[in-house]
Order: sequence, then structure tokens, then C-alpha cells
Amino acid sequence: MPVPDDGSADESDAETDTITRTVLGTCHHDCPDSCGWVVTVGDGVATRLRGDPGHPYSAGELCPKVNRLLDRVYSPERITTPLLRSGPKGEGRFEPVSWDRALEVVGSAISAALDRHGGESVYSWSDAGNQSALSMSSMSHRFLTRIGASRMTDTLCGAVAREGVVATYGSGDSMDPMDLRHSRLILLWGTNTRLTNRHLWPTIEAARSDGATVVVIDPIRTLTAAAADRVVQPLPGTDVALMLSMMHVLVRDDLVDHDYIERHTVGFDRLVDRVADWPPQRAAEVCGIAIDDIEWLARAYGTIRPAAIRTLIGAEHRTNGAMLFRTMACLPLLVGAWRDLGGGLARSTGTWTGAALDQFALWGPNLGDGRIPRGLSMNQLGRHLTDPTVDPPVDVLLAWNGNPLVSVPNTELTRRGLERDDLFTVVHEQFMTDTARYADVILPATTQIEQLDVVASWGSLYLGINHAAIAPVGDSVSNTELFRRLARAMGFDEPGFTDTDEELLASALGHLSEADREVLHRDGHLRIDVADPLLHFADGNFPTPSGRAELYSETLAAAGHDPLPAYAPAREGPGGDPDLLARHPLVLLTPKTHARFLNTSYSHLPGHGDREGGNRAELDPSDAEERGISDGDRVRVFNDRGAIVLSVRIVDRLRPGVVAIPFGWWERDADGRSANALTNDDLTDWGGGSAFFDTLVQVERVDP
Ligand SMILES: Nc1nc2c(c(=O)[nH]1)N[C@H]1C(S)=C(S)[C@@H](COP(=O)(O)OP(=O)(O)OC[C@H]3O[C@@H](n4cnc5c(=O)[nH]c(N)nc54)[C@H](O)[C@@H]3O)O[C@H]1N2
Ligand SMILES: Nc1nc2c(c(=O)[nH]1)N[C@H]1C(S)=C(S)[C@@H](COP(=O)(O)OP(=O)(O)OC[C@H]3O[C@@H](n4cnc5c(=O)[nH]c(N)nc54)[C@H](O)[C@@H]3O)O[C@H]1N2
Ligand code: SF4
Ligand SMILES: [Mo]
Repeated sequence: MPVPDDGSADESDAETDTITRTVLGTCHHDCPDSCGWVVTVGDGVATRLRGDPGHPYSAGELCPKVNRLLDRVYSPERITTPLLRSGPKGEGRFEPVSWDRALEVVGSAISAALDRHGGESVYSWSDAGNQSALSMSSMSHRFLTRIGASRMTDTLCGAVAREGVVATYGSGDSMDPMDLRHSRLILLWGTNTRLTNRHLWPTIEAARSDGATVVVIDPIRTLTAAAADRVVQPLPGTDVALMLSMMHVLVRDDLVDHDYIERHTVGFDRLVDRVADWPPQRAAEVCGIAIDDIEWLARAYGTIRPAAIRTLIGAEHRTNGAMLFRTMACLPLLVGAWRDLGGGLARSTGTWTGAALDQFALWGPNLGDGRIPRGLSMNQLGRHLTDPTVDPPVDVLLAWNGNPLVSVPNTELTRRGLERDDLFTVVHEQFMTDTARYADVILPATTQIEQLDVVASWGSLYLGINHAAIAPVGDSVSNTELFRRLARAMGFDEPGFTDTDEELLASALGHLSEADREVLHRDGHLRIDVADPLLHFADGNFPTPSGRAELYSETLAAAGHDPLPAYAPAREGPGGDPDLLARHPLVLLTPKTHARFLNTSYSHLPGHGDREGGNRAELDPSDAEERGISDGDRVRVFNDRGAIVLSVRIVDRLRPGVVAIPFGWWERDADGRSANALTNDDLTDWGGGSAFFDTLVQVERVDP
């Protein structure tokens, strides 16, 4: 059957005798895989959503979250009309209103804020709840620039890993993860591939069937660790020490690639001096691992070719997160790993796929008044809402495309901000999330199958198109339509506000050739135009000030950082502040843990939260015994920022001194608190990330 330009196809369903249509789309979730899907639609209703077998990366498979996406789309809990608060903030009592009425209320709140304190008193907080290009930042940018709103700076995800690597390479570019197929040694460093990046696993297994050794380096014995050939379990936040000792061994045993180092790097001699102080004995103590593990790891890395390090995001959530990635990026240089197909450092591919889209066209003409408004970090929302020195104060908060009360560190501070009587909060959502409960006005949001968009993957080299399969459910609107309506409510009539999604999409794809655009629409995906095979730094060409990869970095020195890879314990971590450690001796990790969750989405839906066994704290048997805690007991996990009461599970996947609470559960899943009630809202060393994995807590049994 011929496939029309938009990737849809008509077919008749013999059983029901109705005409059905299939529509190609791409998953919108903040997930590296960006799977292609096919939606079957009959009489305007989506009846089936399955992986697109033609997608080269996801190959017809989705995941336990998105296999049930239609239950989410048609959930009886879905918010389908605008809602106006009718009880105290946080209580969750609302009344349905028309869009006209809702826009009138929101429009006058924004106008009042502009009159009183100017544009910067409006703050828009958004994340990648839908990471498609139009949804993330297009009409929203135009609107926020037009009113001169405070700029949202920093990110909860990804920038630290990137900026760490940039400090060494001058760019954030990495291997094509698919080239792990050619690797013979794969170090999965601080990434839980089988859970968070599941469509890469078949590639790793294929390499393994050709003899590749797979090593996991993670303080938690994860699902991925369970499938690895070898696991190294350092204390959280100590990886740089491990890397320095690996370098020590590589230099000591002369396992380095002198030719590559000489031609393509600067600072080797100074690095040699630095790592001289890091015999394996020292890292073994800092990291709490065996000397043999370090010797083995360094030897394997120095002798097996091609050698790849695969990492993603998790290890960046630390006070010294950027230094961790900066140091990691030095390892492939020392052994010349970049020379080989299947060698080097594999992380986010977003630098290429994102660059294939014309983001400036999506932002449109600058509608601002020429001033650059102040920036407020998205990672410190609570501070900005409560700190009396924030001038002008935030009077209006627009929260959309994310669930900040659950996802931002230091929840209790955020809550105090959201409870402010003089704050007007607008939430654009699909569900009554913890954040939405604090809104003055909730506006209903569409799901991905209800809108047109394009997705730049950060796990593969494919762009994915997303055609709308059904009309918006109820009165819900897409992120672009939300800001079109807000612009109308404010009386803005610049032409930039009337662009349709089709026009926005056309401008986003402006860098692509006509032929590529056709392929993208027809097949649903397009491999972006980078070399195949991709041997990125085989011949150096590092875009740094020195033109070489920087083992020693003048740029870091000028910014006040150690110019060489350096280990420093976090204040809230092993080897940190002794007073704090005396009161709160356990390190809290709150990583992604559940196959049926995607961040804070899904814990509330049937088939998801109920099947993941409930929110809990996980403890090592030794820490439990010391505290008289048995499996299933209620415990209180606490520090100076907050406390959360939940049941305990005693597990063998942690190590003494570490407690874990899976990320993503809502407040209703414990005692009205979620994991981030405890987490550290300091920023990372550089890169503007959040240090929420450097959090110290104490755990005590709660008598029944
Ligand atoms: N099923 C599922 N998949 C997801 C998500 C989800 O919520 N659920 N979320 C998506 C998102 S937004 C992202 S950013 C990615 C994240 O993908 P990943 O980065 O792979 O996952 P994380 O759980 O953030 O962190 C990975 C691992 O880092 C470990 N880690 C923490 N601190 C350290 C450290 O100091 N050193 C080392 N070596 N390891 C450390 C954690 O124990 C964790 O197992 O996953 C995406 N995929
Ligand atoms: N403790 C701890 N905290 C973390 C992390 C962790 O590992 N541990 N991970 C961090 C990371 S890496 C990330 S990426 C963040 C994720 O934090 P968030 O992005 O806040 O979490 P999500 O669950 O992805 O939020 C998505 C929300 O957006 C809504 N949504 C989906 N599509 C749309 C849309 O098209 N429009 C609108 N308006 N809304 C939509 C969904 O209904 C959902 O409620 O959390 C961070 N916070
Ligand atoms: S959440 Fe990730 S794995 Fe699941 S369908 Fe979406 S992109 Fe694929
Ligand atoms: Mo993320």
C-alpha cells in the first residue's frame, strides 16, 4: 500500500468493518531512546500504539511505560478542562471553567505583575516532560521574551555531563552509541542501560557475543550490573579518585598511547605528576573498593581494543559532577581509544541531532525590548520563590512540561514558595500532579499523539517526526497552543504569535534538504548527516583554544577550577563535613529505578505504580541491623532539610553507608513527602546542574 507524505496509511479492519488509519509518531519522553511508534486510529479514536518495526534504533519495541500509553491518553484521571482553585493551595480542590474565563484570570494576573514589578516578576519553569522541539521551546520562548520574563537558567539534566566533557575536548561530541557494536571492552560508567536506555542493550549484547567484556561502575548493583561481566561498586561521588588511580596504573605500566598523546593533547607531563600521588592503594581507600579491582580495570582499559566508556546522566548529579565527566573524558585520550571504531566516549548525541534543527527559527524574531532579563536557576526554584532578596519577587509562576514539586531538589522549600498567598501559579498539565495541586489555575495539556512535532534524540543519531493521530482530548491544548492563547489574552498581535504548528515545524526543519524532509515525513525518522562510520577524534581536531584535547586546561584555571583532574570529597558525602556525617552518616541516592516509570510520570497510573511495589527506602543489611530495623518496618529518613516516613526494604544491591529511595513517586505515595524532600539543592561545580545525589541522611525506625 502506498504511504502518503505524512506517514499515515489507510487500511480496513475486517473484524469491525471500520476504516482504520496508521500514523507514525515518536516518543516524547525525556529518554535517550526516542522510539518510533505507529498509532492505529479508527473513528477518531486511537486503538493501538506499537513500536515502529521500521525504526532502525528502537526496531519495533517500546517499553513497559509506553506500551500502555493509550491508557494514559484516555485515563479517567486526565485533566480535560481548565480548572480554577476553590480551596487552599495544595489541597487540590478546583472548579472547571471555560478557556475564556481561565485566560481572563491568567491574563489579568500577568498584567498585574507586569504593572507592579515588571516582566521579571514572571518566571516560567519548564522541563522536558515533552522533549519534542516545538513543545520544549518555540512559542513559549516568543511569549516569554515578549513580556521580558525572568529567564530560566541551568538544567536538572545533561548540561553538567556535557560541560565536563567540553572542558577536555572543546565540544560535547561523543561516539555514536551504536558503534559499541564494535567494542571489545565496554565500561558502563554511572549509567543503568538496561533500565534507562534499554534499546542500546541489544547492541551491547551483540558486541558481547563477539567477545566484548562489559563492566559496570556504579555504587548500586543495578539491573545492568546484574547482567555485567564485572561490577565495581565505588562509594558514591568518589569516581574521580578511581579514575586518577587508573591513570596512575596506565602511566606506571606504560599502557598509554604516546603517539596519540603527543599529537593530540596538552598537559600530559603535568597530569603524570598529578597521578603520581594516586597509587591504587589511595583510591581503594577513598572509593571503598579492592586494590585488585583498580589494577584489573586499568589493565583491561590499557590493553583491550577497541575500548569504549558509555555514560549518560546519573553521575553528574553531584557537587563535583562536571569534574567527574572532565576526568572521564581524559581516559580515552591516554590510551588512544578514539583511534578505533568502537573506541572512545559515548554519551549524549543531542549535540548533533539538536543541531540538525533550526532552533533560532523556532524562537522567531526577537520580540523583547533589547534587555536581557535576569536568570533564575530552575534547580533552585524554592530559593527563588522564598528568598526575600529576590528583587523583583516572583509574582507569577508558569509551570509546564514538568512536575517541579517532585523533580526539583529541596521540596520543602519549593512547597513553602508555592504556598505563598501572593504568588499566582499557573500549571499546564495532563494530570493532577503534586505541583498542579498548588496551582491557582490549571490548564489542560495534550499528549504526544494529539499534536504535531519533531524529536531530536539524545541516544541515537535519528530525528523522529511525530504526526498527530487524534484530536486533542477534551479542551486540552499543546504547549505551542498554550502560549498562542496566552499571547492573545495579553493582546499581543505580532505575527510571530500566529504561526501554526505546521509553520513552526517547517521552520524547525529549515536546515534539512528537501529530500531529507521527505524521508523524515515518509519514514518517520531520519539519520542526521554525520559521517558513517563516525571516527570522531581519531585524528584529534579538538575544538579547544589549544587545538588539542586539554589534559591541563587554562580555561578551567581561569575560571577558578583545578586545571588538572582533581578529586575533592563533597561536603555531603563520604569524606565530607565531619559534623554533618556524625548526624547524618548515610549517603542518599534517588536514581531512576522502575521500568514502569519515566521520571515522575506514571507512578499514579494503574499498571505502573501498583506494579512497582510502592515507595520505599532501601537499606543494606548492616546499616539496618545497626539501627534495629527489619525488612518491612516503617522508617523515618531525615536530615536538616526534611523527613519522609516510608517502609523499608533490606536489599543486597547497595553497600554499607548508602540508602536509596527510587525517584518518581509522588507525595501521596508516602506520608505526604517525596524523595526530593531530602535532597541537596546546591549547584554543581560548573555546568549549572544540581548536586542532589550528594545528600546525607539518617534513618531511624518508627514505632508502629
Ligand atoms: N525507566 C526509566 N528510564 C529512564 C528514566 C526513568 O525515569 N525511567 N529517566 C530518563 C532520564 S530523564 C534520564 S536523565 C536518563 C538517566 O539515565 P542514567 O544516567 O543511565 O540513569 P540514572 O539513574 O540517572 O543514573 C545512572 C546510575 O548512576 C549511578 N550513580 C549515582 N551516583 C554515581 C556516582 O557517583 N558514580 C557512579 N559511577 N555512578 C553513580 C546511579 O546509582 C544510577 O544507577 O534515564 C532516562 N530513562
Ligand atoms: N531525586 C531526584 N530528582 C531528580 C532526578 C533523579 O534521578 N533523582 N532526575 C532529574 C532528571 S534527570 C530529570 S530529567 C527531571 C525530570 O523532571 P520532570 O521533567 O519534572 O519530570 P517528568 O516526570 O518527566 O515530568 C513530566 C510532566 O510533564 C507532563 N507533560 C508531559 N507532556 C507534556 C506536554 O506536552 N505539555 C505539558 N504542559 N506537560 C506535559 C507530564 O504529565 C508530567 O507530569 O527530574 C530530575 N530530578
Ligand atoms: S520512554 Fe524511552 S524506551 Fe519508552 S518508548 Fe519512550 S523513548 Fe522508548
Ligand atoms: Mo533526565
